[in-house]
Amino acid sequence: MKLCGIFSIAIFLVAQISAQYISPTPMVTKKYYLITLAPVNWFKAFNHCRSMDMNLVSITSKEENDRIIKQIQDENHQDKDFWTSGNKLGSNGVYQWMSTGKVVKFTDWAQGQPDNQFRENQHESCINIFNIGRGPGAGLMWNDHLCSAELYFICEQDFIQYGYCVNQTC
Ligand SMILES: [Ca+2]
Repeated sequence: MKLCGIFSIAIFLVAQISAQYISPTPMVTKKYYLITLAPVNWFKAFNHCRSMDMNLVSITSKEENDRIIKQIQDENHQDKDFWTSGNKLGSNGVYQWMSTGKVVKFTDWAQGQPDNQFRENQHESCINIFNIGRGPGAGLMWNDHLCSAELYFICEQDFIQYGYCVNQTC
């Protein structure tokens, strides 16, 4: 009887500690998909990603940019140009991520870019990643390009994983 009482108290204490200090915490991570079946213009790239319940990629930090560049290199596509969702089509010169509506803050423009070239009756207004040609696997940076140009593209998808935080430390 005494042992049973101690056991009950122990369960009660564990339950109290669990309720108070441990909680499942959602953590969002992104996965990137390099779409290299056929080059398409920026508008088609955006639509293709949406049609697969994904978004044309938005890049908001150096860490994210580094991950994407590494993936391009790991998949041996560093010789290709890729669309991102960055553009200034509707914002009077201010670049925004079409997939999120947020202003582009972190940037990784190649030297001399964005140069806003005017060709084929339009200004360069969409952001792509390209190899500036400093050797194999190096020099993948950003450029502003004609949105009508046909390039490969990168879709992104959010994945939610649940971790556990103890005493608010995850
Ligand atoms: Ca340019």
